[in-house]
Parts: sequence; structure tokens; C-alpha cells
Amino acid sequence: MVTLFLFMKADIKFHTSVHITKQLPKENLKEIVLCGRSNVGKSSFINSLFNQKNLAKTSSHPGKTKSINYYIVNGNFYIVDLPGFGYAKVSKTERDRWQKLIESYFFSGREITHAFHLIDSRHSPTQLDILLQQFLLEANIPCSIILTKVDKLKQSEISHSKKIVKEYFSYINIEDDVFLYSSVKGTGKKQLTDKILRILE
Ligand SMILES: Nc1nc2c(ncn2[C@@H]2O[C@H](COP(=O)(O)OP(=O)(O)OP(=O)(O)O)[C@@H](O)[C@H]2O)c(=O)[nH]1
Ligand SMILES: [Mg+2]
Repeated sequence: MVTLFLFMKADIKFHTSVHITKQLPKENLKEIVLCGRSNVGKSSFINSLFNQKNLAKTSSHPGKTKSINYYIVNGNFYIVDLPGFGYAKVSKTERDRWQKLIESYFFSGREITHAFHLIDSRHSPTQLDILLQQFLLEANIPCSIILTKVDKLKQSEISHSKKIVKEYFSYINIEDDVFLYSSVKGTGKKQLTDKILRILE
């Protein structure tokens, strides 16, 4: 059994950026993918979980990550940062390009071992979050939800946020597959590290 130590010492490196599907890596390693709306904190999640400062580029302006970014951990598995969706200001051409890229990624027959669907804990899931969930179910990709930015909420609001997730996605197991996270405070790091280790077993 790999221990928590693995993550503290994890050797994570940027691997490649994918703008069109033929750029997808040839190596067939397990992939753990981060998806969700723009600005929910996907790139910040990578930096904080792996104790990095600026490995994944983050921004307070939505739409920062525009390509599928692959990171390789201990030469052993990929963490995949998907560009966020639902950012109103992108052009239709850009949105269409995004949709095509994401769809072809999920249907590329890659070894997508698990998807983490990140949702800002301050907001209810949107129509696009619901679509993403349907999509992951159809593609048969195991999924957990991460409620992000919990440092911005009071305890009662966090409980409410969990309740909302349960209402929207009743099939998700709250105990095993809903996580609270704060990249700022480090909340949830241990739980997520343990989860990833279980996924990789
Ligand atoms: N308070 C707080 N802010 C956070 C947290 N995580 C991310 N942020 C902030 O939220 C903003 C967006 O973070 P990103 O990590 O760039 O979000 P993203 O989901 O990768 O966004 P796209 O690349 O546009 O899809 C940045 O200003 C971050 O500093 C958190 O846990 N707490
Ligand atoms: Mg990003």
C-alpha cells in the first residue's frame, strides 16, 4: 500500500497541453481528471494538493485554462486539468472548440480512472453541472464531487451546500464521494489524498 508519504513527496511535473485530440499523450497511464465550471478552483486544487506554488496556472478571471493540461505524478499516473465550462464571455467558436475537445477526450478510450467534479460550495450546481454529471454517468466514469472554497463559508452554509448536492445528485454517496476542500486553508487535503490512493490501488 502506498502511503500518504507518497503525496508529500510526490514528484509532479507538467507533461503536455492538448489543444486537439491528436496531441493526447501516447502513454497509457491511469488518468484522474478534474472538471467543472470555470473559476471553481481546479488548477488551484492541483497546486495545493501537491504542495506546489505555481505549477498549474490560476487566475481570478474565469477561462484561464484553455487546453487539456496533463501533469504526471511519480511517473506513474496523470492528473488532467480540463478547461472550465460556463464562462459567458467566450465566443461561440471558442465554446464549440471546447465542447468538441472535451467530448472527444471522454470518448477517446483513454484510461480515465476517476473524475473529480468541482463545484464552488457557495453556488448551487448549474445546468452545465447537471449535464456534466449525465455525461460522466453515460460514459461510465466513476466520479466524486469536490465542494471548493469552503474557507468562504460558515459551518451551517457548508452543511447546506452538501444538502444541495444530495438533492441534485441523489445517486452520489455523500460519505464516500463528496469532499469539502479549501486550497487556501488546506481543508480536505488528507481525505482527497486518501481517496486518490484508493483510486490507484
Ligand atoms: N478563497 C478561495 N479561493 C480559491 C480557492 N481555490 C481557488 N480559489 C481562487 O479562485 C480563482 C479561480 O481559481 P482557478 O484554480 O484558476 O480556477 P479554475 O477552475 O482552474 O478556472 P479555469 O481555468 O478558468 O477553468 C482564483 O482567484 C483562485 O485564487 C479556495 O479554496 N479558496
Ligand atoms: Mg484552471
